[in-house]
Formats: sequence, structure tokens, C-alpha cells
Amino acid sequence: MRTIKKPLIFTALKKISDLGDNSGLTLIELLISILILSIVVVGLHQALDTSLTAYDDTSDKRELLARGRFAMERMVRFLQETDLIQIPSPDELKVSERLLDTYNNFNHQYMPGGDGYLDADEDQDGLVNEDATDPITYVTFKLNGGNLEEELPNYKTGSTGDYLGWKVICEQVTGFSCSFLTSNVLEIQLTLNDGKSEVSLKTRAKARLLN
Ligand SMILES: [Ca+2]
Ligand SMILES: [Ca+2]
Ligand SMILES: [Ca+2]
Repeated sequence: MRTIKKPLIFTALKKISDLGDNSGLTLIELLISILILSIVVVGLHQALDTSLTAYDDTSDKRELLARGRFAMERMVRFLQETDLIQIPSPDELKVSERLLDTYNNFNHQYMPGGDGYLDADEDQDGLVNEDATDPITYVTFKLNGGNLEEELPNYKTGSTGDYLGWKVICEQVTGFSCSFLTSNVLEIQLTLNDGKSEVSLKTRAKARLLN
């Protein structure tokens, strides 16, 4: 007759059980049961912990990526429309601003739809940044401590040299650098690290008005 082999643990438990009273669990059986249960629980806990940590890491990285992309998109927008790119230091990018038209160039009132003249066209003649009466107005991106900051011209005043204060566009930045691939194509690298995760982004932008 074919016999089914019992798992070793049951045989052991049976032997232990046979030594004492068969009517219930002995102390040793109880201890072994608790031990087995503990091993199972610890295993499950570790598996769950690993899954939660992996989930945390992923959402952490997703958050960092979203913040990095926001800053990248901002720089790319200004780069695409600029006719002047400068990299004064490895972690600084300066471009002439010729994208925005949210003010009336004559009375400097805020107009969401603009007045049809780029705001950098200070003398409102249709040419932008062409001479001393209409000097170049810059947008600057610079790494300051762990923050990537942006400085924009202030078009709310009649002065051509007014700038708005530095504004943080991305926090926890550990690396920011720009380099020319060609005279009108720039590569930007951005690294963010929040102490737990690190993400690196790289993008390229072409200045349409430059050759
Ligand atoms: Ca305008
Ligand atoms: Ca002008
Ligand atoms: Ca100007």
C-alpha cells in the first residue's frame, strides 16, 4: 500500500506529543507552533516592508522628477525664443528675454493677453533689445546653495534696468550645468537629491533665433 510521507515537522510534533498527554498541546508543541508562526510573521513583515520601501522610493523619485521637469521646461521656454545665450559660470545660465508679453509696454499695466509688443521691447518700436534706449533684458537661472533660482526683468516699471527678486524654481538641486552642443543648441543637466533619492535630468533646447 502506498503511504504518503508526512512532513518532518508533523512527525516531530507527533513524537513530542506521544511523550506526554495526547489530549492537548504540550508546552513544547505550543512553543514550536509559536516559533513557526513567528518565522512566518517576520517573513511577511519583511516582504511588506520591502514593498513599502520600494513604493516610497518610487513616489519619492517621481516627486523629484516632476520638480526637475518644471524647472527644465521653464528654462527651455526662454531658451527657444532667445537670441543671446551666456554661461557666465558653470552653474549659471543667462539668456535675453524675448518671450513675455504680459504688460502694456507704454503704460506698464498688466495685461494677461499682452499688447502685441514683446515686453523686452522697451521703446515699443517692434525691434527688441536693439540699442541703449532698449537694452538687453535678461532672464538668469543660477544655482544658489541647493536652490535653482530665476531672475526675471520687472516690466511693471518704466525703467529698463529693473529686475524682480530671485525666485526659487527648484529645491534640493545638487547639480546644474549647461553646455553648448552647437552655437544654438544647449544641453542642460539637472540633478536633484532629497537625501533619500537622487534623479538626474538632461534636456536639449534649440534657440530658434540663433544660427
Ligand atoms: Ca508687451
Ligand atoms: Ca525696441
Ligand atoms: Ca529690452
